[in-house]
Amino acid sequence: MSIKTITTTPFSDQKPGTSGLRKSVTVFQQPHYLENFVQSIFDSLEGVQGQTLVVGGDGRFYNRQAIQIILKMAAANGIGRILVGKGGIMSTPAASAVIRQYKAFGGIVLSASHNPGGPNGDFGIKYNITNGGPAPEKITNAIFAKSKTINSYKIFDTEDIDLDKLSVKRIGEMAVEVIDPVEPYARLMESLFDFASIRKLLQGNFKICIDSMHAVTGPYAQDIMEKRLGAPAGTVQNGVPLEDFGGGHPDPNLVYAHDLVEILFGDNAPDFGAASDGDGDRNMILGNNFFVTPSDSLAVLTANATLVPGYKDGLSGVARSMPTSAAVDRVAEKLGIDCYETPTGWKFFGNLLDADKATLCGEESFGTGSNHVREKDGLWAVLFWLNILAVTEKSVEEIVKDHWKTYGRNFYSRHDYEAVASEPANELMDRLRSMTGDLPGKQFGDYTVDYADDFSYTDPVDGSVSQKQGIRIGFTDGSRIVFRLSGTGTKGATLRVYLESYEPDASKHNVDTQVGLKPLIDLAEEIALIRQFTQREKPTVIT
Ligand code: VG1
Ligand code: CO
Repeated sequence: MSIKTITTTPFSDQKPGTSGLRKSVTVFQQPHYLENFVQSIFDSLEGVQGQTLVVGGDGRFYNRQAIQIILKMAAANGIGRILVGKGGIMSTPAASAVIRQYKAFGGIVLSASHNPGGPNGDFGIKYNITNGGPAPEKITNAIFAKSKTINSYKIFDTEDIDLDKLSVKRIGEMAVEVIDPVEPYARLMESLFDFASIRKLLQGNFKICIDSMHAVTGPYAQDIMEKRLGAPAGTVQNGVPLEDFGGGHPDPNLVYAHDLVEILFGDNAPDFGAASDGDGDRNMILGNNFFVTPSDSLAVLTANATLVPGYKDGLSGVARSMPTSAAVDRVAEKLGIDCYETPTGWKFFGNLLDADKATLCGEESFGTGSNHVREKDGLWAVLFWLNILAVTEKSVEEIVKDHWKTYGRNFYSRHDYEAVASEPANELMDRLRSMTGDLPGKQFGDYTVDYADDFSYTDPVDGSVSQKQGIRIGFTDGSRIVFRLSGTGTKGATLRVYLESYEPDASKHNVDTQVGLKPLIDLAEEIALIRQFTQREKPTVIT
């Protein structure tokens, strides 16, 4: 067993995006590609020698190979101890929880989240810091800078570690502990929610269906829902994590979670349904024949938080990503708490949570979470909903419709144009950017532009500035259109168009979302010339 120093040359494309470095598996399989990035992480972390790191992933293809490489490189780079999930598995929120509970220095999370898996799918890697959350841009920029000048990396020449048995092994001086990835997370959930009430609900006539989409939440959902909460066996479907997610696209939305959608919108539908994404940090909430938009979900959780033991004393504040609807802003206003608007990506919530400026956070992309960890958390959101349903004894639909009655309804939808050509997509954005100065005051039919800008965020805690976070066009009636390019896609560009309008009048709430937003959808086309630039007649995914 010896440490080897391997000569390498830099790759120019290792800039982390919205959530770490994501590329197709074949890119990661190139000689030295993963190693360069991992060495760049270690080289960017001051004082990591002798410390504990957490490693785990969503179980997708290449997860196991990547973990073996990371373990051998960690040992060669003087890391003291690695905690790795059994089978190499750890959901993103569980990794965050483990980093915090074990007071680790940080962690490496292997996931491409909602992107498809398998030999022809995607892979991803990101670094999380001591608070359990994604590294802020200061660190991801440093990692990228190192990756551009790297000329060698260090790795132990040794046997693979058996990841399938709970054990403590050594590589050189470094300890490798294979731990149960579910137990620490499940215990945390028990400390936040009223498990006794939820158990009573699930053992009565209330029927639920949880779809893990063959991704990482299977073992977590089975343990929590079926074992600890006594839901009937089979409540969790597609519960065995597969390396290719069974060929599916583990993105919990109305398009990709079609199995669940069919059940919840079918005859004799259960009362509640939920799906999670590849790495377990997102959730989709459905009622019997009812879809809860993620923006509304955040608003409902905020409005009802004090019904849940973990939040019974109230919230210090809330935060949402810029494209997320303003539904939660109205709740915050009524509660008299602050509401922060951040750029897309969970890394921007970390400082607000650490400084106790926000307790709950959320994104329109089916992500909600709180200060219990520093990642968004899919099963946490499911339990939060079940806790509210157990206490109020209302249906999902009643809860949301009552919410709209109190606060008004924010009609909201996102239209994605996936894998379009990069160059015209960038031209579309550049063109919009150049228009922002002239748009305010312009009239389009019934709409008058109130403001137009490219969103820039100054972190209220450390003052760091993030620019060019998406084009916002706001209208005088409170409606809004946002355009941005995805930072997680791996093929061409993905254009996201976010549409929102506000309707205070409850008699006008029972309208289909796409119908309600039609004038704004047409306006987005008129202003941005989406068809012309994307060469697409319609979006790939509408949520
Ligand atoms: C998307 C979502 C964003 C989310 C990110 C990572 O990013 O829009 O809200 O934080 O994915 O989520 P983008 O840049 O493609 O719009 V996950 O579940 O992939 O870790
Ligand atoms: Co995810």
